[in-house]
Amino acid sequence: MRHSPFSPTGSLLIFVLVAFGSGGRAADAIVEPGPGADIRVNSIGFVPASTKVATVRDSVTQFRILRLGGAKEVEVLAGDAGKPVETAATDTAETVRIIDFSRVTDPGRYAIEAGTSERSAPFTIARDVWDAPFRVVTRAMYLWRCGTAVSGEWNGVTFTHPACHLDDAWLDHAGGGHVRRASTGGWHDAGDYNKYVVNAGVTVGLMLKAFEQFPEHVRDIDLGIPESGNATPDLLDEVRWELEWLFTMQLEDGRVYHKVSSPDFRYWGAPEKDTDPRFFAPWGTTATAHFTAMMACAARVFRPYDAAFADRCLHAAELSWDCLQTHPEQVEPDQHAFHTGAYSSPDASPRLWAAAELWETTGGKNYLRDFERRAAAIHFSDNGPGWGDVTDLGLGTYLLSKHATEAGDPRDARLVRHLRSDLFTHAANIVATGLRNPHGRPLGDSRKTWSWGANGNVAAQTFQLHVADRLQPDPRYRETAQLALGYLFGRNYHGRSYVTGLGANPPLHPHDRRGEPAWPGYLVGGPWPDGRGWVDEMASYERNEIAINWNAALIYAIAPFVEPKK
Ligand SMILES: [Ca+2]
Repeated sequence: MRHSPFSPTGSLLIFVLVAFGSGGRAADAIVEPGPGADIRVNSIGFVPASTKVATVRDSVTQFRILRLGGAKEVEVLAGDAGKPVETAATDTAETVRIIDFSRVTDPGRYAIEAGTSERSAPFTIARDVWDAPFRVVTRAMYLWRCGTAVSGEWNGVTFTHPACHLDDAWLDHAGGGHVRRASTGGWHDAGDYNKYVVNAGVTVGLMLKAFEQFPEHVRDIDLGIPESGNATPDLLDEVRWELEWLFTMQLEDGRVYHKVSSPDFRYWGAPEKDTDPRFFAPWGTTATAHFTAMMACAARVFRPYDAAFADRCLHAAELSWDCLQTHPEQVEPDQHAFHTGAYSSPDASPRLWAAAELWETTGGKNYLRDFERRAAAIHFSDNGPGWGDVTDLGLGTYLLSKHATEAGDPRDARLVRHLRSDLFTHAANIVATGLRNPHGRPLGDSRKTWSWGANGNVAAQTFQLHVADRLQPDPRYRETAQLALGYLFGRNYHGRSYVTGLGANPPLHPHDRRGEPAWPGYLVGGPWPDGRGWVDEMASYERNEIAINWNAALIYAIAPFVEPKK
């Protein structure tokens, strides 16, 4: 399992919280915060022209920036820390100061020295500083592949396992009797090995948006996956691995099974040794709508690379769209046989997203009418797209539509004005919050911003910023998006990267059934109920689990800062 038990609108979803099955101690109820780190800085680094800030403890009043790597360390900047700032009681409850070293722009390796002895982890200033993190975080999706052997090397360690879960899956609980229907492939969802269509939605959605919005940045990145070197960009190859599994979830009449899952979370160990039987859950309209949206979007993005595959995606999307029209009511899958992730959420937002993607791909007026009817009283979220609410993805597609040209715009002009204005209001709020927060966390510091998987929200809300930036460019949007990355990679209370294998002092004990050493490139859920509340412990699934939806948000968040290739 992964993710916040709260929907983006704040309503509590019915959630199946399960006993931790590894034999470790029960998940932590209370996290006793240790002292915060002295120097908290984005430990990946900065592109040369960006704002460069770090957060230090109150006792630090002066700082020096040292250039590393030569025969002798060189001081390139010395300065005073800013005035003391009190952080909120719902954040980190302390006094900190901000240091600004934006004037340092020469490419190189640096560290911050504060006072006489404390020194930060080293970090890099370079145009391509985000290229390697993008590769590692995206290749992490490949390392999540189910139904095949995977292997990847990082920092001198090879992470590998043989093919797993080759019996997926049984139809017993989906009305098919004890019959196997082929459903191998796809990604493991999170720290567990199950496969959920609903969580695939925002994951595939954000990865396709990363490609569609920033093609010159990500198109030529070699991920070191089996499909590297073929004619298709690796990011799309990786998405296709999930899409191929999703096809197996669709019935002949367009209904889509909700998930493939073991009955519970009991198994803990290597994926290829997992012999618990895995079953289809019955179909539901939420999964069907997510499927429709993903396939409709994929049909458009894959078209230049594989027209036959694009046709397959579009046909699948249209079939499920037709099914949804004959089921305007919410159909909830019966999941009583399962104690794994329920991913119960309303079908309204994926239906809206599906309409947007089908319209964008086909230009069909019926899809546009359906979308505009659904979007009439809708607004963007504060948190960015999440598994339980993909409204933002649909609104983004509509506002950035290629069907709107100088020659004509088929959209409802009033609705476009309303949604643009709503987006700019949200984006301005995210910018203001990121600037105000002492660690640059654009999600802010109030109690409601801390939840299970909040790190994923910090990454996902950059979607709002980049859609706004494309409609009305403003350098503050990109600056704030970089603040979000800075927070996730070390400018936080713990002074640690929250991404395995990357940056300074990253998590070593994520909640991941594959075990340790920690597989690389995974964003952990992060602190809550406040900014201090994180522990690097495997048992802490509420704070230290990994999940495809959070990684996809991070892939999206990093993509625009990858250096464009020639
Ligand atoms: Ca490729």
